[in-house]
Amino acid sequence: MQLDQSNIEAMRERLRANITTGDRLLGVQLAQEALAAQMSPLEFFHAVIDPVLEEIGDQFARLEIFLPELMRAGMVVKAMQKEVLEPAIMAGSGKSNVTGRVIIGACQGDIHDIGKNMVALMLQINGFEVTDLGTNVAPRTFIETARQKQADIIAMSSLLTTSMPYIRDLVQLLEGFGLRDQFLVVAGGAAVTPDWAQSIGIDGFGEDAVEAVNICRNLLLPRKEGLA
Ligand code: B12
Repeated sequence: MQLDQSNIEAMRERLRANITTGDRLLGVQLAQEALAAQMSPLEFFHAVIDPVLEEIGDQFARLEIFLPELMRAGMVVKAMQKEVLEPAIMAGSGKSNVTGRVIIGACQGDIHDIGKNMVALMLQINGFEVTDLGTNVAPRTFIETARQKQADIIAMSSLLTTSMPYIRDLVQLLEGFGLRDQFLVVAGGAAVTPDWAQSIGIDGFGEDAVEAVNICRNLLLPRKEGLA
């Protein structure tokens, strides 16, 4: 199969249909076919899954669809992620030396984890030791775990405007405990913008999982070279 724009649109159309019916098996089959046609798991994720979820989110915001549809979208995509994309990404990765320790989680009150899981996996296969605290993680839990694990980076994911303020809370808590210099803080997720990230004084923002790896690597470089 040649992967041109019309093939990609056809895949998106199939994904929309699978989400409408909530058919996980057909979603899994679609992902398997895409990989069999030489599309990389990340390419499939960015070209097919991401835009369809974005559309679904917009339809939800316009009240054209409701929570059950949103839940079906999450269910179908998570099955594709767990059963096809994550194993394929893991299988394609070599062994690399540990480049840093990251504590990751979705902010308090937030149960969105599709993007966070992709970021965690990409960090892991790029040599980071990742502790994934899951979803709905309180700022204090991030900090306690970061101290226990002697982490370099705290990575927070937020998709809700109501969960974003916990990123600022974490920064303030770190400052209050005198720990701000000990941990780098990065964030991402649909709710976070680069400007907002900068305004609350965190160390990095990433648009997607590839950027997440790059910012974490770049932030750790001065530490590795003994400059920070
Ligand atoms: C699927 C979905 C759900 C599923 C989630 C399933 C799951 N297991 O994750 C379910 C049904 C549970 C859900 C529930 C809700 N949702 Co919802 N959901 C979505 C939807 C459609 C897709 C999210 C997604 O997975 N996107 C794909 C991933 C890959 O993108 P991503 O998470 O942004 O991650 C990428 C980058 O942002 C970045 N990244 C992510 N995290 C991090 C972290 C770091 C450190 C870095 C560097 C980068 C990074 O890399 C990722 C990979 O590329 C979005 C729409 C949207 N535009 O995002 C709405 C959306 C996020 N949901 C929304 C809402 C309102 C809700 C509910 C409140 C609905 C309700 N009335 O109950 C609840 C809240 C539940 C809760 N307490 O969290 C709103 C949020 C609005 C807002 N601004 O606050 C959105 C934007 C829809 C909309 N337009 O209205 N949702």
